[in-house]
Amino acid sequence: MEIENANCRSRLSECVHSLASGNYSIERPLKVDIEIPSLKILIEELHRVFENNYVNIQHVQKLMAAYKSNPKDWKKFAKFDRYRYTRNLVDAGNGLFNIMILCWGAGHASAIHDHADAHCFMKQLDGTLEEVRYAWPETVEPEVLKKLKKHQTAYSGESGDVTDSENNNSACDRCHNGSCQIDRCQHGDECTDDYDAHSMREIGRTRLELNDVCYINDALGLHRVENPSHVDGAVSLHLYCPPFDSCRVFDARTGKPTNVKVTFWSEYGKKMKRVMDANEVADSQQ
Ligand code: 2CO
Ligand code: FE2
Repeated sequence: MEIENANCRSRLSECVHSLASGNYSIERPLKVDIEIPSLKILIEELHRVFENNYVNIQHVQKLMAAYKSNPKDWKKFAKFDRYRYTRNLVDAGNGLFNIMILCWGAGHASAIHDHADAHCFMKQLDGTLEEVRYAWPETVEPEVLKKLKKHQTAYSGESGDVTDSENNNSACDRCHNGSCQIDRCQHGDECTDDYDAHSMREIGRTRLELNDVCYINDALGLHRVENPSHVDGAVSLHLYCPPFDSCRVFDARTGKPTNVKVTFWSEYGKKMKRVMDANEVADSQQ
């Protein structure tokens, strides 16, 4: 399955046919024979590309690689916080995708997270980041892998399995093997009752240096991103298709997922007013 060369025009789990067809080859290293002179032109080009119904993942990676980072282009979007990495919206992509700049202070890191069934492209604009990939915990299965399994079963000629797995009330549909051994599993969306206390399994590690581009989606795994420097900040450009406003973070020790909202620190260069959550309001009133 050559996931990195499929259509990224829609939600990942809606591309199962193109993911499963396997008629692709991945170009490594990517051959980039064009130059994109500014971030503005890169964004214009991305708008043009996403007008089509089919958008090749490697083509988007090439476009992002063809732009060489120039701080003059992105400085006004790069707003740092002392305590954690920030997400700064640059372009809303007509609702089809969005582009943002993430600013990572020294030592800042994300939690281990998924990408809400979206495609995630990432380009290093300044400094260095380390990306660590993880396998999904045994107890949680992403939408795309469920669909891929159904698709593969349907096309492998095994009779009955598709409907069997859909109607089998004794199996938790979040298990990889469809035969959940978890007691008290409620088959709910999060299936949070019991967790194997296995730590998350690392499956890869990449250092992203200036102008490097990487791609991840839920079928390729989960990741955690960190600025390993104790002194320097780092800045990265992200494109998500489709845009999402929540995702799941995973406890590194148990694999337990939690839904979290993702927000913007600034939009189009203007800092957002910070909205306190209920706990903070309660704390501030004590
Ligand atoms: N996905 C994280 C976010 O949007 C950043 S890690 O790189 O994908 O906050
Ligand atoms: Fe991410």
